[in-house]
Amino acid sequence: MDFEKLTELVIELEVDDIADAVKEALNEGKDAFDILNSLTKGMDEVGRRYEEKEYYLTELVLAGETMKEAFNILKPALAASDRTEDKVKIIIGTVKGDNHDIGKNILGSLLLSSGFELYDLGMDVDENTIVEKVKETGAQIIALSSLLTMTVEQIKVVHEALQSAGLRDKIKFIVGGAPLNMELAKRLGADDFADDAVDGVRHIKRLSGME
Ligand code: B12
Repeated sequence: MDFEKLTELVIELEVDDIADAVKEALNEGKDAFDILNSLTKGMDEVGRRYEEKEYYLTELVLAGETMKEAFNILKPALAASDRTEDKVKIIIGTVKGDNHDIGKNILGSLLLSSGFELYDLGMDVDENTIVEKVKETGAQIIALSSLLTMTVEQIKVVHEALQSAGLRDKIKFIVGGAPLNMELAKRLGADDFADDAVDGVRHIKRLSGME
């Protein structure tokens, strides 16, 4: 299994074949990080095609699923390597009261494929859960999703809870979702906003000093 083939499988959204391909590459003794790099290359191309409107949301979701399948196989091998030590830790979730998670999941799989250490708290996440997770993991970044106008105020609640816990200065906070924009995000106490997941990863890399 060569690296070009792995890249191609992601670009071609081969969700049913990717797990076997990754297994084969690992069995051949290929380094898990090199495999991850080749998958990420594929995801970069998917992101480029999405921005050029050659791919649409369906493809982005499928690519996310493909990466997830690959990641399930790769995870133990990646964890065994000491290179995981310097990974940037990021907590993601959808705010309290909101049960939309498709966008968050796409962001999550893009972040995984970009080499972040991901803590996904799921949907309907309250501020205390987030504060506790920051304390537990020492994460450097929080990325939250809010799809409902009704729930955007939760961003402010999280911001204030982080302040009360004395953690706000230690962490970067980015948000996304259709009812938000940069101005509103900042007014609610977040540091940054991005209107899609591909751009979100770019912003997050900048926030974490990776770019
Ligand atoms: C699918 C869907 C649902 C599903 C959710 C399933 C799931 N597991 O997620 C179900 C059926 C459960 C649902 C329920 C409801 N929904 Co709904 N739902 C949608 C729908 C059709 C699609 C949302 C979606 O997944 N889009 C695809 C993803 C990929 O896009 P996205 O989430 O916007 O994410 C992208 C960006 O925003 C960004 N992004 C997202 N999060 C983040 C985070 C960060 C940090 C960054 C950087 C970027 C980022 O990146 C993503 C990809 O590029 C939208 C309408 C629409 N067309 O958007 C309505 C919509 C969001 N729902 C709506 C409503 C009102 C509801 C309900 C209240 C309906 C009801 N009366 O019961 C309930 C609420 C339940 C709850 N408590 O949350 C409204 C919200 C209106 C508003 N502004 O408040 C919408 C806009 C429909 C409408 N036009 O009225 N819904």
